[in-house]
Amino acid sequence: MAANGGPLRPEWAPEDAGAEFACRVLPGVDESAGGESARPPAGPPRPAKPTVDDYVEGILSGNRMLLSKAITLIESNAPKHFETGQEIVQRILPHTGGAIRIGITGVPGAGKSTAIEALGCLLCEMGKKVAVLAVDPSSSISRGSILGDKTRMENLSRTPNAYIRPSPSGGTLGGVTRKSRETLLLCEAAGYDVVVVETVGVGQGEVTVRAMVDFFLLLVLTGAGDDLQGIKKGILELADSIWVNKADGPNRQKALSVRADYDQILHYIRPATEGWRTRAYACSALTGEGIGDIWRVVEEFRKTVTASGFLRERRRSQTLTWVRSMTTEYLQHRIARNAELAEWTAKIEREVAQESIAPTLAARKIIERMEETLFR
Ligand SMILES: Nc1nc2c(ncn2[C@@H]2O[C@H](COP(=O)(O)OP(=O)(O)OP(=O)(O)O)[C@@H](O)[C@H]2O)c(=O)[nH]1
Ligand SMILES: [Mg+2]
Repeated sequence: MAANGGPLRPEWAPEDAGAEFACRVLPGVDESAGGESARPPAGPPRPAKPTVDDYVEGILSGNRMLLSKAITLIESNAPKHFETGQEIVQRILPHTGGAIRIGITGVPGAGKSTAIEALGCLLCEMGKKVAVLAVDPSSSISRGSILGDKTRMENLSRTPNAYIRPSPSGGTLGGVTRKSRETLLLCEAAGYDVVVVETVGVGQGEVTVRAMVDFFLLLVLTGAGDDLQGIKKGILELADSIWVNKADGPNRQKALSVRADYDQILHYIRPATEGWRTRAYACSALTGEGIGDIWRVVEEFRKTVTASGFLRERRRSQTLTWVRSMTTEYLQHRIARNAELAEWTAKIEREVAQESIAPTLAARKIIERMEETLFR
């Protein structure tokens, strides 16, 4: 063996071997002598993970990076992230509510993204901060639809006062609805004056978004003769204003006449908001004509519903409905996941189908079993 510090020769090395059989071995760690210091030096320190305090302070001071990270926590399906996300939401809650929340819906291709970009850019020019979120209740995997748009809101995304966030996917409690609503709250706490929510995809989007915004805007198109039949009455009842888009070029005249038709129909439809008359307008998201009017209508709306107290009332009831639906959803999940209960329910349902048990008695038997298995 070599002398202290010199190259060591392994025992199995041939006697006449050269330096290629020598190796340098680091001294072993002597734990009794405080071996820690003998470990090789660690690499550069990893940046510390933000604490809840960091997140809260960052969001409140308008730090986009921390806002984005906090939204990612909220969107995560990991229980640990869920807990941290909830702590953040709880802490920023007193700083929410300051924005006007606008929902935009319409058939695919109606021009929602183009209109949001035009409106958003206009608002940013006016010195406002604008957040754009997308909601797609049908999405079970992240599709990032809002960024996959043809327009991609390129101009708006380059504006420092704008923040664009794609649609989250479902997963945990409350799924897409919870994630979108909490994101909206974080954006408000971060000082965004206007939050625009675009419905993406087809399905239940309108109802979900209507339930989280103050003002709901329906974008429609002129079609080939069957204009008004194509729109379900139910959607007209949700809207606070209707905009016939693409009122430009050769389509302009047609759009103006379709606008008048909608205005007529709206006389027979119960307005979505107490004390507010829903009306129809025409605009072109492409040329920007009428986009400023959208904002004027929104401002008028805000003034009206703030003065009447309806805005506060609407938000309060929206939040309560949200909490109730999360509770119900949780119960439904627990019931659906319980195998024993599922078996029992299937058995009773078979009896119902064979008309061997009365419906009310059947329901009672199922409920009793639910109480026994879940609540005792
Ligand atoms: N002529 C004209 N074209 C428009 C107008 N607004 C939007 N478009 C075009 O219509 C197409 C669809 O616009 P989008 O803004 O992507 O429509 P969208 O409603 O967001 O569509 P989805 O997100 O797929 O539901 C694009 O090619 C736009 O350039 C408009 O006012 N006039
Ligand atoms: Mg779009």
